[in-house]
Amino acid sequence: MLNLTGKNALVTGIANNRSIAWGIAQQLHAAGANIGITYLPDERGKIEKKVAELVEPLNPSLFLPCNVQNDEQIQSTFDTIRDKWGRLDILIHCLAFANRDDLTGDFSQTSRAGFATALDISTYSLVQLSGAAKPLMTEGGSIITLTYLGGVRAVPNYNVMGVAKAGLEASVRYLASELGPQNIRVNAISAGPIRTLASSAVGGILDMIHHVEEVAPLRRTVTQTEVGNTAAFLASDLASGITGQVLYVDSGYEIMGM
Ligand code: NAD
Ligand code: 0WE
Repeated sequence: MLNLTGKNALVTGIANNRSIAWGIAQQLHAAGANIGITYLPDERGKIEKKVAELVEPLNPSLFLPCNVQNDEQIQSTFDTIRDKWGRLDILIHCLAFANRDDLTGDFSQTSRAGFATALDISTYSLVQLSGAAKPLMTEGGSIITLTYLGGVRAVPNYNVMGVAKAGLEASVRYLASELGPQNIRVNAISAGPIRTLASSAVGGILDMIHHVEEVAPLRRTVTQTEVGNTAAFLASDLASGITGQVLYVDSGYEIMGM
């Protein structure tokens, strides 16, 4: 049985009730995990207030600001985990960002700065958070990140994010190799397109969703809850033999050739 009782889980990437990270946090909580949340702070504290209200039913025992471009916020997040929890078992990395201009038009016109931003926030952050989590995962652990098919195929307009996801999936393998001897497993979930804050800002996302509904074996898109259930499985002892993998939660879309 899937049981996460007694496990401490840090969930990054909740922006609103459509976030994939919110689906994951709910399923980890349902399986009995103790939940900590980090959010991307804004100047006026509006996001903090909104996310705090949203996650209240999960009784998070930690609620911390963490912009992954800010080394001090990362440091203080993991200092707090050490002080308040003593041990970390589950890390959910569920965030990405590229400049909007870089998600349309010619990939060859991506600027050096735009490329660096996308890979810093979307790729390097997994490496840095994993490095900070490593000394706290003293009884083994499970690190899970979110990726997309655009990291292995050329999906129109995904552009620099595709390169970031390719780097993310390679990072999963190198982290799994390094952390395996400490019984820390590292995996990625490759989700099919879901309407969220990030994806809704992308032109043509509805057409992509309709395409999946027509050609994916299950003839529908996946939900945040389905991704959350897969994350709960990967975080649990049921997945004790799985590391370094990319699991597709995409209604089967990835297997199709026509
Ligand atoms: P979302 O907008 O709800 O989540 C993205 C999160 O990234 C937000 O919570 C935002 O605050 C956070 N973020 C951005 N910059 C940050 C920074 N500097 N520091 C800390 N946090 C930062 O959208 P989502 O679709 O739930 O995206 C979550 C993950 O799922 C991403 O990695 C995305 O690539 C991946 N994904 C999404 C889809 C989809 O179709 N929605 C499909 C496959 C994979
Ligand atoms: O990973 C993603 C979305 C990532 C994303 C989205 C935005 C929009 C707003 C990263 N940065 C930003 N920056 C913004 O300013 N997905 C998997 C969803 C997605 O995005 C696409 C897709 C799909 C699917 C972009 C182009 C084509 C398909």
